[in-house]
Amino acid sequence: MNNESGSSPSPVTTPPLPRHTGQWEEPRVVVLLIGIVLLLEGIFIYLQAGVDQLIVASVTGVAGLTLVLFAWLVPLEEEPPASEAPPPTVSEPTAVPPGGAATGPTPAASAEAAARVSTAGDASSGVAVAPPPVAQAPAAPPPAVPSAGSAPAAADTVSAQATPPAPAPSPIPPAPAEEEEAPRSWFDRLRAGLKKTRDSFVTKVKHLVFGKTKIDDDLLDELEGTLFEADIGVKTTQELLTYLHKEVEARDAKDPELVYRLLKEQLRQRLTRFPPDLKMNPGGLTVFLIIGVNGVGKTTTIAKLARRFIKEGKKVVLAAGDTFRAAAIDQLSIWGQRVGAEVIKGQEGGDPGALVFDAIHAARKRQADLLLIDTAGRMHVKVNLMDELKKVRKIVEKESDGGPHEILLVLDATTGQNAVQQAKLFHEALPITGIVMTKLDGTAKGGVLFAVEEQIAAPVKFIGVGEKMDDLMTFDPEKFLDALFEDDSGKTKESDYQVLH
Ligand SMILES: Nc1nc2c(ncn2[C@@H]2O[C@H](COP(=O)(O)OP(=O)(O)OP(=O)(O)O)[C@@H](O)[C@H]2O)c(=O)[nH]1
Ligand SMILES: [Mg+2]
Repeated sequence: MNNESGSSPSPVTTPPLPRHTGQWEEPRVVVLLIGIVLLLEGIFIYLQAGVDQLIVASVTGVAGLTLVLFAWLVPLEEEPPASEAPPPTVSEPTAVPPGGAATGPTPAASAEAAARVSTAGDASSGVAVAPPPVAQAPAAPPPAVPSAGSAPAAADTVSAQATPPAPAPSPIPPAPAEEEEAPRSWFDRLRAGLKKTRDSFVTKVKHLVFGKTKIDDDLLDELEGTLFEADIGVKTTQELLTYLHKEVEARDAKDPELVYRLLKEQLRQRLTRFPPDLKMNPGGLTVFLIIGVNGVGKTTTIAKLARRFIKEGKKVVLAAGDTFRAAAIDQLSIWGQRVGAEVIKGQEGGDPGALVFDAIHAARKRQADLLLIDTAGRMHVKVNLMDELKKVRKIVEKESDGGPHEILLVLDATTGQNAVQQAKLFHEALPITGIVMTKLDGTAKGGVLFAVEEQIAAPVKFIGVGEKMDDLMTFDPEKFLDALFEDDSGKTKESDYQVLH
């Protein structure tokens, strides 16, 4: 089909070899010739010297034969490897118009490019067919603002144009292509996110309670173990059990269903103790300070919050207070672009206090409604880092109108009891006004939410049930408990459970 034996650019007239379908490159021809010469040499030595020089003749002949076979058998490449492409100049679009044919004489300057095109085209017709769209230079550079799925493509383009090696991958969060997903109801997403916690906690409680015919010490002991395993926390578990024992005794109750109802009611009461409303500054700039240990989801939460408030029509400014890492500043900038919030940023290694000062003034100048301050992740046990946070808070207090209106501690639910310890130490350093409990979707330890509230007497204000932008939800205790206590297997109410005798 594509036999191009007649179009070899080599100056050496080598007979066409039927096995090959591509062109004979010069090095291959040279190897072939050397091989032939050596082979002939071997035969010549043998004819001249006979068996005396048999070894020399054989070695020479075999070497020649090897070279011939090598030149013959190594498959020809259809296209030059990418590494052979001239690096700095290929960033320009190829001379071949998209979809067009390079019919006229090719300018000398673009001879190499033309040669590359001709290997992909139909050489027999003499027409250089443009490669398929994928092989062409990008028709247009991707938009400057990274958007869903475009970030990697943009990075590729940069690395193709620049001579230095590709830059280290930026800490760009996963592109939120998910926003295009088929919408699921708020409650469905909450229920799906809480599945693991439900399975490890509520479903076990249901099986335990509705699997018994009467209330006895065994039932309450087992219930204690289940609550403890669900990361509800020692203190909360003990308080719940003390209450249950007392109530059962006082009512002289026998029906295990009562235990279930009392437990659920107690959990509801605990979660509704603190009003989850956000404190806002209606007349001026509202400032939220977002804090927490490394990797809990602070920056992502800020993006999610920003998006939510922007949707409500508010003007939001973000402060890149995590000056510890350049990547963190970039990450917030990208989020800012995506959600449509201006980002105030400084230098890597700069003073976060100074940045926050500037950000408050910049946000005011822009008449923003809300300033969300990102901070560097810090271990709650590092005193100097906690002191830095205190300093930042003081600056906000001094420079803003009654701020910080919220100090939101972000906790990762998957860390279980560790989150309780973090809450304790952060609360000792700063008066936490609300908790953002992230990653409830990836854990069976969602019960920790009860323990954390108990620990610092501050409400959970938001919960994260996924990485998607819409997966940050305002915490609604009633809905949370409904989603938690609902069973996935079609058993949606207590009476669906079979009592074991
Ligand atoms: N599954 C899940 N992942 C989440 C959630 N919230 C955040 N994440 C992910 O957690 C990872 C860390 O998020 P970041 O926002 O960078 O965390 P951070 O606290 O700012 O991290 P540092 O700045 O390094 O301290 C990212 O991959 C997020 O997508 C959530 O609710 N569920
Ligand atoms: Mg961060």
